[in-house]
Amino acid sequence: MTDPDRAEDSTDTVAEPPSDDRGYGFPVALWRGLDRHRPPGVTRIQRWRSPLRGLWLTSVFGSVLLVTLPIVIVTGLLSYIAYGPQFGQAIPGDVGFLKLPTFDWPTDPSWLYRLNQGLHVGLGLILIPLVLAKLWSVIPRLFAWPPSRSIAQVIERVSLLMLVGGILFEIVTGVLNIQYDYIFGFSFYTAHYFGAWVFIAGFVVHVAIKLPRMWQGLRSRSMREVMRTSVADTRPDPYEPDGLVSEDPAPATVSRRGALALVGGGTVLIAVLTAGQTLGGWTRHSALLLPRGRTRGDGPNDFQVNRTAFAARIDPKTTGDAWRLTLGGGPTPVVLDRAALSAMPQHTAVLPIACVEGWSTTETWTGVPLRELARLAGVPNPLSARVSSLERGGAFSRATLQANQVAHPDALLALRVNGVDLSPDHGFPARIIVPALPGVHNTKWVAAIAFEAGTT
Ligand SMILES: Nc1nc2c(c(=O)[nH]1)N[C@H]1C(S)=C(S)[C@@H](COP(=O)(O)O)O[C@H]1N2
Ligand SMILES: [Mo]
Repeated sequence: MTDPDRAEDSTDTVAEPPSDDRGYGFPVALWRGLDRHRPPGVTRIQRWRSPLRGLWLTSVFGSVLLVTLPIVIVTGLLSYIAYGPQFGQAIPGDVGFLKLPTFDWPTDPSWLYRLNQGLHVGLGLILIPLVLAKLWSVIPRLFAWPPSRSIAQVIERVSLLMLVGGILFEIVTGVLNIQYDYIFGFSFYTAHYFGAWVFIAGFVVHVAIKLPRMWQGLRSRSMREVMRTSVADTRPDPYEPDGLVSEDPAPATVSRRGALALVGGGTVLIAVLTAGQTLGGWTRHSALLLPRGRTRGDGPNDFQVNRTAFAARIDPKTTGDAWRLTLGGGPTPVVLDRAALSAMPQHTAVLPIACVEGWSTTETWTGVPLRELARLAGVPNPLSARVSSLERGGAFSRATLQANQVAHPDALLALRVNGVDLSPDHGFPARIIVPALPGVHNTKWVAAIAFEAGTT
């Protein structure tokens, strides 16, 4: 730094009013330079004038998200584990240092994965209006200029970018997946998994930085007061430099109570339009936001179909009398036709199919327990079972089951559902159905099961 520079700096400091002394950190010249080179659009963006914007409203939205988003995060990570990364069948397979601890996904209660995915997808969708409201409430800060005044603030801004970018990315990829609309060139699961970690990192830093401020905000107004305040009596929060409150707030056109009702109403509307897919029964008719599961079968097979036999290119000739089931892993392969399977002792269990996309359906399945098939194959206590379908190619044509998933008495190779033969779309001649198994691993049109022998 040369003397003239310093001289200029000091003149500036003297010339500027104290309120403009912006508390720059190191390196001062950088932050000051940024401050002076304000991009043209910024001033316009900062002219948001809603008198509702302020620490209280942001803190209310933030506190609800603080409680609910961790549920979405945890159920998302659990779903990845439920897919069985230990068998290389979780997607993405190779996640480097972001590897999660794995454990054998339980088979009890049978509705565990249904609950997990219902929460993940259901809450994820329901929270969209709240996330948008939260973003709306802080929008002047997202475009704050200068973007930073110290290195510590750079970290905060980057975490904010990860948080906002991450959550919008997760919402978009999540919604597109449940709408079956793969418009991207990359795998949805891979994008959603890595996007989640970006979001989680941003979320953790943001919570750590903002928690005291949120607490302060929540206590700045009483909820009861807010609920009693009409539009006419709605006043802005006190102005603070660098805060959320506009320097020149417009008169209120809606009360804080009204804003909360609007956001609450939005979440309820989404809940009504989606919850039916998980809850079932008559509520399913209102699940209009979920195009999946509209293709259904007839009579007892009348429940949603993820992928039809036609779409999976199952040749009807291969599912008729020519069909055979091959049990491998024992001393010699065991080959059975459908009559032989039907002649074995049958077991009936009421079990849900719960798809990663959040929809689920509980039906009454009848077939041969997998552990009986393992015994027949000569592998009484298998470490795992590799199931393959008649379907060729695609991620859904095979699945590996854990030891506990084969051993459970209700884990079936189902031949029938609700008292009749499976329909072609539901996997005739035989399909897998295992308690609490992610839907995708309940392989349809099974052709072979290879049991992996244990050490005993
Ligand atoms: N062979 C095969 N099995 C499959 C599928 C598939 O596409 N092919 N879809 C899976 C998925 S993603 C789900 S959620 C369930 C859906 O079962 P359903 O169509 O009988 O309701 O089947 C699973 N089994
Ligand atoms: Mo699925």
